[in-house]
Amino acid sequence: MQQNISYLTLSSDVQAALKAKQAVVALESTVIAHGLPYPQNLEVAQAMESAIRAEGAVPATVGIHDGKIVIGLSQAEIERLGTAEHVLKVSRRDLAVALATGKLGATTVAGTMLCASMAGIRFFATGGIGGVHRGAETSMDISADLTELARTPMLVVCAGAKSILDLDLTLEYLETQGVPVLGWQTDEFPAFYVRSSGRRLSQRVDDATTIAAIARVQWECRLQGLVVACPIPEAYAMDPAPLEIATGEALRQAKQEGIRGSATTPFLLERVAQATRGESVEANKALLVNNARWAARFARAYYYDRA
Ligand code: PSU
Ligand code: MN
Repeated sequence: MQQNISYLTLSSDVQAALKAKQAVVALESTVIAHGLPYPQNLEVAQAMESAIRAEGAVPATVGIHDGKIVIGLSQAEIERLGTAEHVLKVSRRDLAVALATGKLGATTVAGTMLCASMAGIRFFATGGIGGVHRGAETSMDISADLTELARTPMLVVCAGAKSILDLDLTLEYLETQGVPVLGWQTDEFPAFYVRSSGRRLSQRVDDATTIAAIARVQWECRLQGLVVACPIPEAYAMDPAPLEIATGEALRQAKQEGIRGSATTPFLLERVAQATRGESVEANKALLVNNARWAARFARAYYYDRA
């Protein structure tokens, strides 16, 4: 079925870039509304857009406003999402509700992939994709990001999956769903705030041309999403031992306070930020900007370097 694009509003920048087949990189807004505290959320949203522009690509931050999917939010709209009290966290499940009720919504990785692909965007930078939560064998909490990757043609640049998750199960699930996970200049799946996880990936890629070539084949064969996993820059990487302690404590608190469903990820990120006295927030900012820069370079290789 053809998607109804009357729900889409594109900024003039993004519209012009897509028309001219220029490199466009989508950015999510859940990280702005629910993933990071104010004002760091707005600083990093701005820094990601600047990093993409500096690489000669066009950023398109995605959000939901007044019954429309906005592709290429303005600074004022990003500020509103980063400061408003009640912002819906919009994954695939929530999209129709958010549009029909006209509520303010921030899109997750799954929501952003879905919305940005409606506009024809193929590249996307985020921090860490959602994944299989620890204890999923009883909670069944598996992020819709993973199934979205299996159904939507988008290259997602991330620093692995958040360390609050079960990384082994996340990789297993991605394999089951047929999603390639490419290690960017690494043999291992990165662990978000930490560069290495000890989990070997089946594929490592060292140059942007090969990333672009794999993406092209993936889409020409209608094989949908793929993940490029970029480790956090060395200077910002955290020490794994104290981080694991903070994560364990956050998980214990979540259980005690009965946190469930879509509230889980924001709760855990906030508690880890408290326990590490903001160190995790700095790490999160650094990896987001790094991923934005690489996503722009991969998009450039895909759109402009075709032999
Ligand atoms: N990574 C971050 N911060 C975030 C998220 C990911 O560094 O806030 C968000 C993304 O939007 C991701 C979502 O899609 O968390 C996953 O939520 P859940 O586990 O409820 O699917
Ligand atoms: Mn979940």
